[in-house]
Amino acid sequence: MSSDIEALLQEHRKFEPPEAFRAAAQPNDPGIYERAAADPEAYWAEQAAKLEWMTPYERVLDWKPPHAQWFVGGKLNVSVNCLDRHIRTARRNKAALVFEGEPGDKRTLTYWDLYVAVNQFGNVLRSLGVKKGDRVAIYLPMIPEAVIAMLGCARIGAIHSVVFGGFSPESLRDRINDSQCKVLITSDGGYRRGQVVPLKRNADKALEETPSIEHVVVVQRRPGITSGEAFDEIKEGRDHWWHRLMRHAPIWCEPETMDAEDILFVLYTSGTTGKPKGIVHTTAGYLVGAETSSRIVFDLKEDDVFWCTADVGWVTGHTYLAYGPLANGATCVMYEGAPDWPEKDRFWEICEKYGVTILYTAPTAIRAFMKWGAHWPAKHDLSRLRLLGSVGEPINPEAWMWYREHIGHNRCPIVDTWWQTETGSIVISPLPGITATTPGSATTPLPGYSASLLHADGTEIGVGGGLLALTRPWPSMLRTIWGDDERYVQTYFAKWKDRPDLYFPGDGAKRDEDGYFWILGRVDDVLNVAGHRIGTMEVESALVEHPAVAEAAVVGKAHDLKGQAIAAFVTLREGFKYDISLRDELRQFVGDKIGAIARPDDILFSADLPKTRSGKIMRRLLRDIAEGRALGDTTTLADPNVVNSLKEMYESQES
Ligand code: 7RM
Repeated sequence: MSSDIEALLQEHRKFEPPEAFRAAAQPNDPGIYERAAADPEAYWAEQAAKLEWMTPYERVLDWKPPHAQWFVGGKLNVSVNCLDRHIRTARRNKAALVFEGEPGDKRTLTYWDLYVAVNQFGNVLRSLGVKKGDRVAIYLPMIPEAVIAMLGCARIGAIHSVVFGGFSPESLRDRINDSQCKVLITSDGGYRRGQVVPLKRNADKALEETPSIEHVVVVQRRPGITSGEAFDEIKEGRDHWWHRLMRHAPIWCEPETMDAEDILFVLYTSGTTGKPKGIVHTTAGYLVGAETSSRIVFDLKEDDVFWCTADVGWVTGHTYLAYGPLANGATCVMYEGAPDWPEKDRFWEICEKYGVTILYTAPTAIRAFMKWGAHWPAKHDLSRLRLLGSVGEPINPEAWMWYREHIGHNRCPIVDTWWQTETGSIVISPLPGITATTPGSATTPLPGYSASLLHADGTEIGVGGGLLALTRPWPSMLRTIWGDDERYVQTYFAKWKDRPDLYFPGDGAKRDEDGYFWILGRVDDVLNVAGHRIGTMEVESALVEHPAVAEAAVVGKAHDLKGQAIAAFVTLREGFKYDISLRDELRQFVGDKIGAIARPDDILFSADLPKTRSGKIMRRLLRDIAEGRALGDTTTLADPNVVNSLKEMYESQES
């Protein structure tokens, strides 16, 4: 970490908001930070007033660390806030979702269209017996039905659990079972790089071991394809075509009156054990966080065309493709497929074709664009872009500058936004009309938030590197982990012993003389591969399920494009021998178990793993080996020879 800090300390470039941008931006008065800090609850009450409430709340915050309740006693419905209040105005005919499928098919849904579809789907869910508080799993490609399904759940108070379409049948099964979902919504396929992702077929495998599922709704993404090609069967009584159910559904669906603290959704994310955590978000606080941050970080204006490229399977897709922009009445672009299909300018073609004004994407994508070359964006008119965003991992200053020059043409401010599944919405980020930005820094906490840098012993760091802590509760914070509140307490609020009010996000960071934060990445056993969170333990658990594997240790290694790549160290059981085909088999095995994003880049076979005398695998040394560095301190090893032979083997197996 220290070499990263030194490299970042060299970065002194500062970019003030362009004057025209500043003048029109909301907010553009720097006083907002002091006002919010002086009375955070008053600040959040002001934001909450932007929403439509069925019953006003009595108290802004009830904080009994580490449990918070926001807008206590208030009643509201998220779908009413995202739809009904817009269709009462001239926004009725405004585009809400502008969708383009990977094959090139297009659909535009106005706010009215989306309102009708969500009402109908709410009725469909009710007709399938779904009640307030029931869980509904959503396993869909990036198509409008994903957003309709989420909002349809919100309309009737069902809790959605969106599972990323790239996850395997087993990952889907485990997530369904953990929160006991009653209904699954999937499709006969999705398109990715010209191939069909067989979601229904994967779902059918998962469904062999998901006794809680009573009904499956299947979106027909591939009309004209007969059932045998798309999936094995439509199971009578259990499986239903989406379009058939929708055809007869009434278009008014009474919205459920939801308490501020009723659960809106669960979203699974990787942690430091083999079992992903079901992060729980509630109704009012989440929506206040999503609405406010979309409005102030992206400076959303009535005629903006906002494109968040994240999949709805990740929290970024929840908050900035669906809830945040829709609560603001904005137009959102939604694209199904890969950025390099059929050519490496697909994103820029979409920006040009739909007149995108705000683009929100990930550093891993930006680094890929950089590698493919500036001639791809140069082919397109990007002059309508006015603001760029980055999220998911640290953005290196070089990629930041390339983004600024070749996409933003040195005209668009860049907001580097730090946040997590757990925080629900953006926490540390510039405000584009106020903050002077520096390549590589997410700058400062937004108004109403408070962050600190601490040593492990809890002492505070002014300038330098340490552990990031959030020191005040915020409306869109997670409320618990599904079914495991103790894990919630231990994971997020037990880092600093006498301070159960401090939230520990698991990231290391640095603060410079200007008070700007530079997020350095995870300090726990969680990897960030191309912006996707993957627990080392999840990959290890998958590996040891293979009959050839005795023991496995997984570490991250620096990667030019993906930020981090996965390196696995494996010892084999008696009777198995290393060869290339076993290596490929193990990579595939992990891909099948978890999903392609978790497939290790390198697998190293060794006779032993380096362990401390108490039996702990020394990942630090494995990282040194994987990244080809000189080995760090080996004196605490039970057998110092293990690591040297490992290093030699690694170097020979790599070449
Ligand atoms: C939104 C999202 C969260 C983890 C987080 C960080 C890393 C996210 C940034 C970032 C540096 C950023 N949710 N991270 N944004 N690191 N700069 N702007 O990504 O739950 O999937 O991941 O991602 O390590 O803890 S997430």
